[in-house]
Amino acid sequence: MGEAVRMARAEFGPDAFVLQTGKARRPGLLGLLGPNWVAVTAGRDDERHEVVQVKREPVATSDQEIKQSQAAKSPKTGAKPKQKQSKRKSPSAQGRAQTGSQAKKPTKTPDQGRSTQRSLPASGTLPETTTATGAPAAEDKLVELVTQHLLERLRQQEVADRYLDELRPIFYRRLRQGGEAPQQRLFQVLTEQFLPAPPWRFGERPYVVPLVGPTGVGKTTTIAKLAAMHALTLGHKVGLLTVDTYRVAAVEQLRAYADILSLPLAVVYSPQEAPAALERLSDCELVLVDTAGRSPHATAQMEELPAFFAAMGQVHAHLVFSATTRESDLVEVLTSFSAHVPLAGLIATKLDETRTYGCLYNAVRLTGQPIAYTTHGQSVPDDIITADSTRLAGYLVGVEP
Ligand SMILES: Nc1nc2c(ncn2[C@@H]2O[C@H](COP(=O)(O)OP(=O)(O)OP(=O)(O)O)[C@@H](O)[C@H]2O)c(=O)[nH]1
Ligand SMILES: [Mg+2]
Repeated sequence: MGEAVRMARAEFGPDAFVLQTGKARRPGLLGLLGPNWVAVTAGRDDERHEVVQVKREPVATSDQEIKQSQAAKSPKTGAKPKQKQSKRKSPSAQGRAQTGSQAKKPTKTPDQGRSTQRSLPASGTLPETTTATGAPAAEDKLVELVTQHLLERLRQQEVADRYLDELRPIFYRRLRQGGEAPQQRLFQVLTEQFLPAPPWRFGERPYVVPLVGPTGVGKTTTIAKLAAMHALTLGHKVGLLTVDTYRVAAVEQLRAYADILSLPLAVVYSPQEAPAALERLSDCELVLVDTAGRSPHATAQMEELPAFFAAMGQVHAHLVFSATTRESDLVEVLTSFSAHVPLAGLIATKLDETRTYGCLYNAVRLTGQPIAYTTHGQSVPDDIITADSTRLAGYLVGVEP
């Protein structure tokens, strides 16, 4: 509040006086973009002005404030102020002020019809305007502030800097277009960038989905979840196949799930055995293939995968990664796996173990692949969700459906 008052004084000179202060919370889809607004009505004798200010605080606290101060002409005596339009207010700015449906309604005064209270318009454009002094007008500052606010939130979510730099002009552009509320326009940008994963289509031959990824990310557990979802909930004929034969325990882990779900299981030790194993599962609509965890640095291990998959005919490999993976490690994992295996999608696991979701965005941008599923716990079959763009964007901005 103090900062907003100081701005009003800087704008109108030391003689400026504060007529009214108040706090308002704008409704909005995004908590982060529905900040507390501080409205300061201030003025001096001769003219009305307005100034908009934001005080940025860590976005994780919901107390991010976009402060708006309004300077309105007001008599020191308490008499009715003159109904005089600021010479610095452009006609378009006036129109926006009047149509800003979510703006805090000013106290009823003779000036009400031409209130200079400004807020982000719920719809319409945000044209560039300047003040008489050539400084950017309030709307330009607001575009800057809203953009900065969301970028800061994304930075805290560990969206990689290289993508933030790309997002900035996209956000600016979108904010200047017409349409829904500004915060929704930015949310829409993120939603659009999370490509929807194409549905798995089952035909005459089994739809073969190998899961690949680093050690311990949850490939086998996710296969069990997917198998249960498809077999029990969706009624598909599901078969399991494993090429993870390095450890006896790995085969037994998958066999246990196959037994519980009453699904056929084929164990394949070499690429040469793959066609016959798939033949045994030929009456299945979906065959989920478990693979051994691989380090992205173990080139020899990585090179085995294409040989197995080539022997299986058309496959739709999904790369499984943990949402808890450090950014630099994730880049290596994604780069290495996508260099060795043609990917059809991504599966992000262990979202229950983090509150930082930038890796989801980074992974999609780096691989160009959609996220098909996310997993949220160890429980089979419950802790898996079919990913959708809105939900994924929601994780980033702090709106969990
Ligand atoms: N918290 C949490 N744990 C998970 C999730 N998915 C799997 N896990 C756990 O992660 C551990 C490893 O899971 P696995 O399915 O064996 O992982 P994997 O990728 O098959 O491992 P390797 O075969 O050794 O490469 C187990 O303890 C799982 O219960 C998840 O979404 N959230
Ligand atoms: Mg496994």
